[in-house]
Amino acid sequence: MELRLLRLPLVNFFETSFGRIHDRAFVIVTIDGEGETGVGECVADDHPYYSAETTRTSWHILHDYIAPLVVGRTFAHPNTVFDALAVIRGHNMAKAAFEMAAWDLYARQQNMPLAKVLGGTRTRIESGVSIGIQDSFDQLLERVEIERAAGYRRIKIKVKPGWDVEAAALVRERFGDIPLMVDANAAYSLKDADHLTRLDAFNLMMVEQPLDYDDIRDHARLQARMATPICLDESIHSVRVAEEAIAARACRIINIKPGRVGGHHESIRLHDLAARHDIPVWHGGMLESGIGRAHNIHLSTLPNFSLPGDVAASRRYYAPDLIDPEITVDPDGTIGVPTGSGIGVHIVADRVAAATQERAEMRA
Ligand code: OSB
Ligand code: MG
Repeated sequence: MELRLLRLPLVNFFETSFGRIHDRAFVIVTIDGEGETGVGECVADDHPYYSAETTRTSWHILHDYIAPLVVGRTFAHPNTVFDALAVIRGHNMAKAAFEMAAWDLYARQQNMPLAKVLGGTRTRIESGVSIGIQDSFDQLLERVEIERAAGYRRIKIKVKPGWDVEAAALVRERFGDIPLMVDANAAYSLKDADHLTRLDAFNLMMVEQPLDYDDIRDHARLQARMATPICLDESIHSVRVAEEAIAARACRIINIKPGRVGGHHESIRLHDLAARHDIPVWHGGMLESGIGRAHNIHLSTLPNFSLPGDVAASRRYYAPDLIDPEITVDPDGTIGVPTGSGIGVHIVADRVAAATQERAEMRA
């Protein structure tokens, strides 16, 4: 197993309710299995604001706890990896980075595209964009214009107190009845329920994670008062919590990010659970490089990913991306699923080397 800590500048700054970033650090995990390699990307950020995990904690857990459990070991199938790591409590992003590398390795050994091994059924996925908080509403409208022109099938805007109802109103006014949603990244509490119900006036597809990152109960109370469907992101850190959220009617839609739940296998279980309850899911994004992005595209081919996700073209994030060719979106707002074996993208070693800040190698 090889770990690399990379840092890449973002093409555009990205601002959510918890802050603005200009670059992205992340850990890339590469595993070697009898001549084939598999690669995964850890979605943990520099900071513990989206999730408790950070690039440093993921490095620590991968290096000191996951590697000793898995290096030199034989797994019959990647769907056994998450359970094999159960002794490690939490740290889903670190676990997912390894687990997803294991799926890539397995798919390459089978000489099949990852999508096929995961049980996917599509050859193209529907793409949407997540537009961060900007310096002005004019700038926001300009960004929406650019992404609409690029063909994206759904626009999501980040909101926070002071940048919410007015932002939604202005986008609706300018662009009419486009597929539109908002994401609060847990910026509100139930005390804001009256304010949040004002969003009902804009016929939004959903409001994502309005309340605290692990608060199911208050989301259920808010959903009972709001017409707009609530979509949970941060709160859904396991399949079990998703069961609780669905039973409590805390959400009508779920965003799936494999890093948040511990990898592809847990994502498939979450996807299947949601399907059984008629809860549509869509694939979230964590500003991944082309490596994590390719994984996300393959996972998005499962049938209940029935809404456009946050998996968009490379050029919105990194120029150049770590992969060549980069991920592109067609004018109809769809992305073609790579057809080679595994994640099916070519990783440019020079670019990875140039972005590497730390490297470690663990052998059996
Ligand atoms: O809440 O979905 C989120 C990015 C970083 C952390 C959390 C989130 C996001 C995004 C960006 O919304 C999605 C993307 O374009 O990758
Ligand atoms: Mg979100």
